[in-house]
Amino acid sequence: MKFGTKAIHAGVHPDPATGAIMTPIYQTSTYVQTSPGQNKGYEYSRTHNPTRTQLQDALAALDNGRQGLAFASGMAAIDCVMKLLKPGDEVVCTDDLYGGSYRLFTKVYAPYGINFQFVPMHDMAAVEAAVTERTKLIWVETPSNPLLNIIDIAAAAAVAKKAGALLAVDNTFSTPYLQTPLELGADIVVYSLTKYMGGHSDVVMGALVMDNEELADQLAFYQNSCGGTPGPQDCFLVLRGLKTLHVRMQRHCENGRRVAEYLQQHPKVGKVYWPGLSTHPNRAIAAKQMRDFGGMVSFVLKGDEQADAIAVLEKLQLFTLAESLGGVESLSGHPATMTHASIPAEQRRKSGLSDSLIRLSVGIEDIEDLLADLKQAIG
Ligand code: P1T
Repeated sequence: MKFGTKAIHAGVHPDPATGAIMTPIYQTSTYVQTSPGQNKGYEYSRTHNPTRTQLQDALAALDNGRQGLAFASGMAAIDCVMKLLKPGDEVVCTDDLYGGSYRLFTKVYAPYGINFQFVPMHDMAAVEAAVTERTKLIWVETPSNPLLNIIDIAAAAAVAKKAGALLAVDNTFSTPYLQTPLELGADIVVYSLTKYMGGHSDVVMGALVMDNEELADQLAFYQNSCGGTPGPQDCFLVLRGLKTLHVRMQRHCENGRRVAEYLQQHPKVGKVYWPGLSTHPNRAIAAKQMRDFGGMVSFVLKGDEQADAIAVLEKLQLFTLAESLGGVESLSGHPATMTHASIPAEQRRKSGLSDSLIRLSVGIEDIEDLLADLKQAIG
């Protein structure tokens, strides 16, 4: 089945009781048993819920995996992966990543004796150099948040395999419409479903997708034991969002391209970060592993002054200033004080994240209106 057909049909079936074509919201915490242990496959909604099951199956199908697990947030999904680690284990991570992931790694798991090394992963030699016999996990985010670095997933998978480590890829910026990391050798695909997958800025959720029963069972054990699971109403909203993922992503990419090209020729704009630009250092890898280049665009103004960036952010109107990304509406953000404030300034500087960087989540509005908004704000 092709992607768009799967986005609409995979994992879901008409309700056997009524024929309802849309997955019902099974708003129940528990299920009747005819005799102790005798049930219809559902016992308690932290463990399983039919609305969640259909979403998990749909997610697995879209990534060409076999197992999906849904969580109450992207962070809960990432937290579940970290539960695989034990004190003394090491993780090699990309040095440009969502601030909340950095905070979880350094402030929650490092004190448990897990060692994290943050390296510029567009340079695979740096990854290889950081791997030791204690490395159990390689953590990739590509395109990365917010610098849109591209990491070669197949090359990272080869390094992980050689080291006997797992490879997890946070695919939030790409979605399976643009890239399917399991097919490139990843073991776990990670999502904040809050973003493109949900697509309408009305739900916070996360997910993991695997193609390995043993690993999936282990993660499902932690999912149930630790309990960071989503409610059925939120699962319904993401299921609805998935049905238009391919159409939305196509427009996000088209608009992303136009915005990146507009910014690149603007006399007041300095560096533009978008993997589809010919000037992007890893464009070739992006073109190899992605179907298109996505709708996230970051840039700095010439002069690189934070005050100038803030003035632009205050003037933007359609690009609403807000945390998050991936909804149908365009958003703007200032990573240094918003989404990435929990990364220390020195570490931000090391990874190339300027205090004047502006991040745009280019929505699916009419492009002429988006370009007019940028024009009036930048001048
Ligand atoms: O917000 P939550 O659903 O818990 O997802 C966390 C997360 C994980 N991975 C990536 C790549 C992310 O970008 C995020 C969340 N990011 C934002 C809220 C943001 O504005 O960048």
